Amino acid sequence: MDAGAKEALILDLHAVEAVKLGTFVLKSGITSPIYLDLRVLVSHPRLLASVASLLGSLPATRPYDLLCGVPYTALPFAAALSVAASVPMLLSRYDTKGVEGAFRAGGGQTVLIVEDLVTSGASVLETVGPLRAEGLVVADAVVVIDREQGGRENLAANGVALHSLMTLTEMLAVLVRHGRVGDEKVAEVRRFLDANRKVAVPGVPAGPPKPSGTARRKSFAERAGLASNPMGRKLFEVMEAKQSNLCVAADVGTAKELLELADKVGPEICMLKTHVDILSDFTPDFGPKLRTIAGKHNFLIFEDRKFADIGNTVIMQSEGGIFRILDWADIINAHIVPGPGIVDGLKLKGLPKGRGLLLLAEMSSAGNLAYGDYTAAAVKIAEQHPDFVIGFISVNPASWSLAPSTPAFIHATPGVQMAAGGDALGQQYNTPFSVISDRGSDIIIVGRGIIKASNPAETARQYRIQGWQAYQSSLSRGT
Ligand code: S5P
Repeated sequence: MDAGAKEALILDLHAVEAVKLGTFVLKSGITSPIYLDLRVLVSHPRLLASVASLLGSLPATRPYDLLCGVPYTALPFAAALSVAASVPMLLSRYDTKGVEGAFRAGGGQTVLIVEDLVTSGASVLETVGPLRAEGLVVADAVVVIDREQGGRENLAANGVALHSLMTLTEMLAVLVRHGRVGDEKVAEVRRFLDANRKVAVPGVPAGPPKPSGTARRKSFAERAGLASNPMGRKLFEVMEAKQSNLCVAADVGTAKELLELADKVGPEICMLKTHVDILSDFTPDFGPKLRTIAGKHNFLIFEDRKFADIGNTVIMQSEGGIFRILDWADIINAHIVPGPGIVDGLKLKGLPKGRGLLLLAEMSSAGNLAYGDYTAAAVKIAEQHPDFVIGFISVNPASWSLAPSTPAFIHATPGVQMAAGGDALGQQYNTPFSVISDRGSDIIIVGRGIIKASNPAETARQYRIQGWQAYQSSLSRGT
């Protein structure tokens, strides 16, 4: 598309409020200076038709026989292009995993994917799955806006070339040139976009590039075989079985809400993280009830108590009191600030019950003190207790100066949302792709991004897919 046509399109999208600049507080708590919503195009048929024909004119790597839109926003784009170009369309249903419409089964017809926005590429891949399962060939996807958050790379790693009408950066440049956005806002949006780029994360060293020939990243299935602690092994096995590296942080105020949430998101998660001391209606039957739900959906329970006292005290805190944590939590965690005695204490009671321990090696909050030598000390303590310590709460394990000597240790990372940013109290967020693929973590821990969503089950599914695809793409890239 030539520069003039692109410019006109961007101004049209701005005029119909498909792109808005301002201050948008997303449900998840993240503040975004930019908001894109191409659903509004259904109210502007001429613009819809022109977007569709522009998408059709993007050069694909191979000729195509069929079109398929990614539900829901891009379905009208695909339909408009189908009608205008006389190319038949298919519907790829992620709910039933089926494909609707006429095609030659196993006959190798080629399908062009049509999408509105690409962030990580997860939705495109979800649409591609059922098509390829029918023997159809998918080599190209056309999209209106590339948000430049790893989607292009992620799709390329899965054999899909991405072609976009514009990137978010190009869109912003045009809006600036036409005075649709003030200088201060521009700086804010640029900061936001930079923070959300897949590769660079401000303030966090990316770590030295891996020399070629570095051992490839081992799969969760392989690592299950290396774990000495049975709960660590089980966690890897659950992750493989459910294709999930998602842990939901169930930070709700009552046991009733927590149990309901656990049942809803249960099918999508490998682990549920609790803060039992925030439940106003806790009763001793909480543990057995949660374990029943965990059994039904095959996930592990992680009580995020963050023990931080001397060995003798944490023994009492973990097995006694009102909460009797070791009776129902599969996994617990601890700060290492008291020194290795805390692990000895927790292990004394936890190991006979088959529990596993995560050490807080890093934290997600701004200005925290867990970095450098402190993180290295957590690794050393873990290596002294591989029978009990199953891994770490980590933020950027790829950058650690002292890496664990065995991949049996697992990394779980909080501070994850679909867009990077932060809350008003110092929490810092990175995207699933950045956490798993760039920073070398294994599990994404997501709280408000899921529990504050209008449909937590569906949102959990989206996070699971993103987390899992980031894991798969990192396996194929060998990081
Ligand atoms: O460094 C940390 C460690 C933890 S376990 N930063 C964190 O945010 N957490 C926990 O992860 C925190 O207690 C909360 O339960 C969850 C993050 O929630 P969110 O709503 O910000 O996703």
